[in-house]
Amino acid sequence: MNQDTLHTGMQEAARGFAVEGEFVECKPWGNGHINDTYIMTFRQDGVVSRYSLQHMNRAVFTDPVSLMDNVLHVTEYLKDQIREQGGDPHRETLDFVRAKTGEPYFVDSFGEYWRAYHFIEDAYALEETSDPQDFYESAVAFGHFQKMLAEFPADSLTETIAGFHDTKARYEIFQKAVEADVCGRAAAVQEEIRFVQERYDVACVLGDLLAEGKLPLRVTHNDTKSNNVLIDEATGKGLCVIDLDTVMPGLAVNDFGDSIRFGASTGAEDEKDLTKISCDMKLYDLYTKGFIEGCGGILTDMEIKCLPIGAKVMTYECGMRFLTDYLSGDTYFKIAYPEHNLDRARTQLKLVADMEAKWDQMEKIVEKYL
Ligand code: ADP
Ligand code: GN1
Ligand code: MG
Repeated sequence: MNQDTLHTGMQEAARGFAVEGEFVECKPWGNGHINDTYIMTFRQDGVVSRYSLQHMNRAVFTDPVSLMDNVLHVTEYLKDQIREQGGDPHRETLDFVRAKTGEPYFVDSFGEYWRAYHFIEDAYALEETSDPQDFYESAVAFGHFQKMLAEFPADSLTETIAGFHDTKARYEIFQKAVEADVCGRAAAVQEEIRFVQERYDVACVLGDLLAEGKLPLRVTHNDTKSNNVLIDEATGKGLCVIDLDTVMPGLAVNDFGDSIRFGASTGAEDEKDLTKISCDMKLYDLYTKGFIEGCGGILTDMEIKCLPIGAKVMTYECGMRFLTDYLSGDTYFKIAYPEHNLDRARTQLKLVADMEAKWDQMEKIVEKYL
């Protein structure tokens, strides 16, 4: 999207929400690949309040109204659970602000959709795993999130991105991108393309287990990167699971896996030096422990047994998605430089290869928790 349009829209949106006080400033925030996030400050009688203001990516989320309806239902449901558990519903789940029109979103003069959440203060998101304890706490938080939603009526949710973790369907999209090769990039990335193609079985395994009734469909987060959970500065505990755009029916093992591919990697998602990339077994073990604890007994033995495959499938799928986007001309994920999606794809595929080399170890670690 054009940066001038975005800036003008942001200025309109900053005044479009039912927020008390005088506007102070609005500045870019966070490292998400999809939405544009800002931190917006207001002041009233000397008291400063902050909000996270987000421009919703409509190329990705084509129905922002239904999306906000999902967020409304899920956060209301979570607030009740948090209250029952004696927690603070304003800090432990997202609390959005309505627009002056009364809607849970604001539409700017370009027809773009914005939303605002109360900023959760004194907490931080994990952009990398510098402290294993934080990673463990993020696992407990994502597991607990799943437990809290165990009885949530799944059919009341709109699928915000169709087939989001249908890895087999994503494989078909990848194949089409290889064949179309609209940017003429395929010739130079044959090795990566082959790596994905040789593992078609990985694309099918979880969909098959679901179809056979061996894994239950749950309400899951579906985007469990560790920067989508906030850790409380005061207690060091996982405080709030954020980025609820993809809360939909899904597989628990995918929520586990997405966290592993991001947080248990020894390098950044876009690290160029692949010798720095591997899956850290100590972090994988810690996350397994935390996630199972957080889930508080809801996981079946089959789900626990499938955690390693969840890690591999989500890493493979993410690598394939980055490669698809690179081949298609970078239309989905935000990039900072032309080869960005290729670098990201390479780290994910390197992680898949490393997981294959460590497969016995990955299974043994999970067996400890059965
Ligand atoms: P994206 O979909 O682009 O990933 P997120 O909703 O994850 O967007 O927001 C991006 C970042 O902004 C988060 O990683 C977090 O650091 C910060 N953030 C977003 N909402 C809040 C909030 N309500 N309170 C505190 N930090 C927030
Ligand atoms: C995107 O929005 P963000 O940055 O938390 C993407 C995830 C990918 C991730 C890769 C809606 O997550 O599926 O795993 O990038 N979100 C969407 O880093 O596509
Ligand atoms: Mg995010």
